[in-house]
Amino acid sequence: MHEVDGLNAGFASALLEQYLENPEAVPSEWRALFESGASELVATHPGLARLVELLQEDGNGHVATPPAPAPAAVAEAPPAPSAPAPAADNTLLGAVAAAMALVKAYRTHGHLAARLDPLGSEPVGDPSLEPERLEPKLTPELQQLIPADILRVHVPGETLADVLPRLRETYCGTSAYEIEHISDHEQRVWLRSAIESGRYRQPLMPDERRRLLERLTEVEGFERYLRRAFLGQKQFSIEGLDVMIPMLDEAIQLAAEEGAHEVVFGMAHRGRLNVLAHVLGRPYETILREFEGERTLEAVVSDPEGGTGDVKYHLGAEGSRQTPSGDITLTLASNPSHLEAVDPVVEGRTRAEQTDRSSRTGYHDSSVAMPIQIHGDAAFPAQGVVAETLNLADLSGYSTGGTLHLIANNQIGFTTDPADGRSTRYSSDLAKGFDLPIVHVNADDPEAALAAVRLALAFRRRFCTDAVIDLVGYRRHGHNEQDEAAYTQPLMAARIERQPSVREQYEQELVDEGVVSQEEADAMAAEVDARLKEAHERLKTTFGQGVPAVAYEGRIPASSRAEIVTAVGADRLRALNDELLAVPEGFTVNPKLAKQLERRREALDQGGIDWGQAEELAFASLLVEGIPIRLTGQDTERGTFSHRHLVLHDAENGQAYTPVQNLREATASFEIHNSPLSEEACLGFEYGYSVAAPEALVAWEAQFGDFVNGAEVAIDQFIVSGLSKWGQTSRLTLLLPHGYEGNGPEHSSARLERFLQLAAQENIRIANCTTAAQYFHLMRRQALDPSARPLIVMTPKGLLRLKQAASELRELAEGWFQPVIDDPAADPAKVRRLVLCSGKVYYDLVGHELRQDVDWIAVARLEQLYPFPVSAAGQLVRRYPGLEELVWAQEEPQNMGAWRAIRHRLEEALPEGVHLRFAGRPWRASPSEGYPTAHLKEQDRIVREALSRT
Ligand SMILES: Cc1ncc(C[n+]2csc(CCOP(=O)(O)OP(=O)(O)O)c2C)c(N)n1
Repeated sequence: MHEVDGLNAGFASALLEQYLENPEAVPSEWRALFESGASELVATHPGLARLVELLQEDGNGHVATPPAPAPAAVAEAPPAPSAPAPAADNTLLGAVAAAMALVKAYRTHGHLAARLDPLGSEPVGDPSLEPERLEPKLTPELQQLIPADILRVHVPGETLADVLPRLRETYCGTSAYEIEHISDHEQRVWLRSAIESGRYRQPLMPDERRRLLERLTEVEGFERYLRRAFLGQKQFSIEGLDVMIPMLDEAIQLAAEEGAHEVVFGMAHRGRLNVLAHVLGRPYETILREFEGERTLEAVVSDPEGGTGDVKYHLGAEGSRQTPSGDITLTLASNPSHLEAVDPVVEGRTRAEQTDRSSRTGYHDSSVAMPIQIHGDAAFPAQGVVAETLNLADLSGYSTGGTLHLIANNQIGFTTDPADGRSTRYSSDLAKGFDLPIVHVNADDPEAALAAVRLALAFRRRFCTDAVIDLVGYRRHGHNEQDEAAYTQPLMAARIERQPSVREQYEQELVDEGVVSQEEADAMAAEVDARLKEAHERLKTTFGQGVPAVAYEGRIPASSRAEIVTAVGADRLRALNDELLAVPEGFTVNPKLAKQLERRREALDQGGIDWGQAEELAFASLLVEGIPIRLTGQDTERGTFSHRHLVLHDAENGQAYTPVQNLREATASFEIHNSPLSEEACLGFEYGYSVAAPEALVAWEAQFGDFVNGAEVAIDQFIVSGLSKWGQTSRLTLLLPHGYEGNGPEHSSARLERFLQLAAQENIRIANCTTAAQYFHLMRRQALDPSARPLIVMTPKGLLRLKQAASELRELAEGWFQPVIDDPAADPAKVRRLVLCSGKVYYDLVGHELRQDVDWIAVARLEQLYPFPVSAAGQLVRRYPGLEELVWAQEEPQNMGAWRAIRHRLEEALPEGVHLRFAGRPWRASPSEGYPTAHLKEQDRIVREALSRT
C-alpha cells in the first residue's frame, strides 16, 4: 500500500500530480485543499500571488535565484489578486501542499527530532522535517509567503515562517507526541489542538515552581538518605526518574477534580519506596524500620498465623490525600516480582470500585476511580500480559474508563540495552496498535513532565481512553544498590556520573530566574534531611517495642467452621425457575433452544436438573439473598459446551435478554461477560475484582481447563499465595472443564495436580463434583462462607448432560455439599475393596460391565480434594469392616491428577493391613492420548484394573 506520510522530499508535488490524475487517490483533507482552487486561495490570501510569481521564476516551481524580498515589501505591495494561469495554479498548490506536508511531518515525525534523553543523545531526526528538502523547497522567503491559517495549525503566527519554529518547539522539544496513528479523527483533531495551543502547558506560577522544587528535594533526599544509612540494601532508587512523584501528585489532584474517590496504582520495584513514602503517605519511620529489619508493615502484622510476608518493595498499601476537591483514597496493589503481572489485577480492582453491585446488572461509573499503571521500559514491550491488558480497555465488561500508563523509562532493563530488549524504536510502541496517544517526555524537564500528565488526563476525561506517558530518564545507580552499572554499561554510567540531578538542574533554573534564593534552596534540602534523621532517631528509641518478626510454620486462619445453609426451599426454587424461564413479550427464543429450556420446567417435578440449570438456580438464589455475582470467561454466556444459556438471543432480531438479571426480588447485581481470548489478563482481572469486592461471588471459567496454564503467573503469584504474602483474601472461583473424553492432550486436563501442589495452609479450596446438586451447594457455599478463599472447580463436560449426574429438586432443597460420597448401594458387610475416585471417572466405573452384580466392591467419590476431608475419609473407610484394599482410580497419569497429593492422606485414613493401590494411566509426559480409539482402550484398561479380581 502506498502510504501518504509526508516522508519524501517530493511528497507535496507528487501528491498534487496524483490529485490531477485521480482526485480520489489523495486523502480527503488534501483533496479539499486542492478543490478549493488556487484562485480562491489567492483571492482570500493576496500574498500568495507573490508566491506564485516566485515559484514561476525558474519555470519548474523552483526559485532559481532567491530574490530575498524584504518581507515588509511583500506585505506592503501585494500584487493585485488575479486568477492565476493553470501552471501557476499548480505551482502555488504545490507550495501550499509542501507546507501542509511539513506541518503533517512535524505532527507525525517530530518526535524523531525531539530532545528526549536527559543524557543528551542526539535525536535521529527525519528528512521530512527539513523545509528545504521538500519539493518545492520551502526556503525562508517562501515560508514567509505562506499564510498560517491555510495550514490549520494551532500555534500562533501569521505565516509558515512564524509557525515553523513553534511547531519545532512543540513537537521536537523536551516533549514529543505520537498521535497521528490514531484512527479516530475526532481524537486526532482534539490532540493536535490541545498540543499546539499549549493549553496544558501553561507556565507554572512561582509558588507552584517552588513547590515542585520542594517535592524534587524530598524525592532525592529520601533516596540519598536511605543509601547513606543502609549502604548496599536494595531500594531500587527512583533517581533519574525523580519527577515521577510530582507527576503522580498532579494525576491524583486531577483525578480528584474529575470526581474520583480512589486512584489504584500498579507498579514494580523501581521507585516504589518513594511512592510509598511520598504518594501513599507512609511515614518515614515505617519504611526505615523495614530497613532496620523490623518487619511491621500491615501485611505481616495482620497475618500472625504463618504467612510468609513479602519483601518491602512488593507490599501494597492504602493511603488517602486531601485535595481541594475532597479526600481521595490511594491504593497501591501488592504485586509479585513478575513484572507487569499486576496490570490486569489493578484494572480489575478499579473496575470493582467503579461498580455499584446493588442494581441488577451492576451499574458501572468509571468516574469513581482511576487506575494508574507504572511500567518498566524493558517490561512494557516484552511481557505479553501488557498487550492482553491493553486489549481489555475498551470492552464493556472490563473498561475502567481509561488508564494512565506511565513508562518509567530509564533506558535500561537490569543490564540489557534497549537494542537487545525490543524490536521497536520506543518502549511504548505497542500502545500504538491500541490507538493510544503517546507523550514522550524528558524526565529532566519537570514542568514538561507535569504538562504531559495534564494532557494525558484531559484526553482520558474527554474520550474515556487510556493514554501513555513515556517518561525518559536514566538510572543513576545499578539495577539495585548491590549492582555495579559500570560493569555492563560503562559509558552510560560515566555519563550519568557527570549528570546533575533533576533537582540540581531545576534549583539552578529557579535560582537564576530569581524564583528562589540559593539559601532557600539549601534550606529545603537541609530540612528534608533533618526530617529523615529525626524519624530515624525516633525509630531507634522504639526498637524492640514493635511487633516481633514472626514467620513460623502454621495454618493461615482456616476456613470458617460456621454452619452455612446452602439448601434453598423448594417453593423458592420453583418460583425462581419460573422467572428464569420467562422472556419478555414478543421475545423469540431460538426454537431448538426453547425445547431444551422447556425441559428445565419439567425437571423440577420430574427430576433431571442438569448442571446448567443447577448453576442458574444457585446464582438466582444468591441474587435474591443479596450476593452479587460476576461470571466471565471465553464464550461463557452460552457456555463452551452449550449448556448454560444465561444470555438468550432473540431469533428474529438478535437482541439479548438475560433472565437472571431480571429477577423481581434480586437485590444484587449479576454481571456476565464473554471474555476476550486471554487467560492471564482475564484471570488477573477477576482476581483484582474479587479482592476489591469481597462480598461478591466472582467466577472465571476457562474454555477448557487445559488453557488455564496460560494464567499460571496469576495463579502462583496471586491466587494461591496472595494471602500468605500480603494477607490478601479472595473468593475468586475458577471453573475449569476437566475430564478424559478422547479429545486429545489439550482438551482433557486442567492440571489438577498443579493446584494440589500449590495447596497448603488452607489457602484455596479444590473440588470436583459429580452431580448437579453437589455443584449447586458448592457454589452457594463458596458465596456464603464468611471465610473467603479461592475455589478451584474441576468442572465436567460430558456430565453436563449425563442423566445420572442430574439431580432432583429435593437434593437442592435439602442437602448440602458433601466432601465425600459413599457408595449408596454397598452392603458394608460384604465389601472387601473400596474404589475411591473423583470426578467423571466415577461414571465410567459404575457404568462398566465389570461393576454389574459385584457386591464386594464399593465405589465412592472424593468431591473435595483440598482441604482434604480427613474426618469424612476416615468415616468412609471405617464403614467397611472387611476392607482389604483401597484402589485409588483416576484417569490422569500417575504423575498427574490427585494421586501424589492425596496418597499420604489415604494411607493415614486406612486401618492397618489394608492395601492401597493405584489404577490410572502410567507416568506420562503428555496428559492424554491423541487418538480416540487409544483413549477408549486406556479408559477401559483403567476401569478394569480398578474393578477386576486380581
Ligand atoms: C517476568 C519477569 N522476568 C524477569 C524478571 C527479572 N527482572 C527484574 S527487574 C528486571 C529488569 C526490568 O527492567 P525495566 O522494565 O526497564 O525496569 P527497571 O528495573 O529498569 O526500572 C528484570 C529482567 C522479573 N522480575 N519478572
